[in-house]
Amino acid sequence: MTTATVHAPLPVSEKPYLPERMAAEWRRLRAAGLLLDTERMARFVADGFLRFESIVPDELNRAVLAGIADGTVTGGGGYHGDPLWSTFAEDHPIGKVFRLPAVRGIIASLVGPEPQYDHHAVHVVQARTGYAQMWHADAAIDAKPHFDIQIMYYPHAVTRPMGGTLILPGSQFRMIHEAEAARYQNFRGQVHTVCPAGTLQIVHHNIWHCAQPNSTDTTRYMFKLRLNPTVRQQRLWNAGDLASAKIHGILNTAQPWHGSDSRLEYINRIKLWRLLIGDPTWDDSLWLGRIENDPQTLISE
Ligand SMILES: O=C(O)CCC(=O)C(=O)O
Repeated sequence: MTTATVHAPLPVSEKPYLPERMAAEWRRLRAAGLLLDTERMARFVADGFLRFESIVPDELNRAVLAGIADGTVTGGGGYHGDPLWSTFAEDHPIGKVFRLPAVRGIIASLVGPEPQYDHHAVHVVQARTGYAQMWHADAAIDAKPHFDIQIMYYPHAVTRPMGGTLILPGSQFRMIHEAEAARYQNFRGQVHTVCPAGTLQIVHHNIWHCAQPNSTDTTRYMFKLRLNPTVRQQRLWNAGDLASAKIHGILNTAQPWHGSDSRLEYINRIKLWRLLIGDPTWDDSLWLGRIENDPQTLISE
């Protein structure tokens, strides 16, 4: 009889994520102009996702599609917790995609230069699929204040009839467990992923999303990779423009579905922004300031 070995992954703090090496790589990416700017980061906070169209060159997209066809690009089959850069070989098409300089810069800006691989999958919507996937968030309720990212990579162009992922911007603050939102069909402000080949969509781990029907004769593929941070997510982007960036309009504009809850959502954004910039007093329009205002001065006789 064989007994299954249960691996308890080492916590990030006990793995060889060397701070000096990570800092050097982060500085290299910043010097090369590859890190995100402050307005992009504010967009990630407000919307819970960012889209980068055609960032992967066509030759690589074709290699990934060939890999899916011949079985060398597959789903991951489990949750690992290993260093990303030792997970996909440098000469593997997927290894090449995530090592593209621009992609390294995006990853480093959000989860650090040496993130931890969590899991990956190849999501398929077969040709002539007449139904939509239910709205869901991945994994379980995950209320940590900072975030993991999921990279959705579309190696071929996705048209509207083809079943591009439907995303609800801003839903990352409405924590649901998996398919708890399945009873909903459509939301004001939902975004269809209609994009050219080689597009990456980077989403917050709690974003609500679902695959769409595919009324074409072509199978739709999307490669998804989840990454955990290995460093504190504080000013990992190029925050040199922090003082001048126009973030008020980004953090203080409601999603179409917010309705009368928009102010509660501004507060959620401010809390995450404080964490990201490392300033626990930052505020916008006094949304948190008036709640936190607790004067201690006594003026009694
Ligand atoms: O295939 C898609 O568009 C989305 C599927 C997905 O992300 C999921 O099932 O978690």
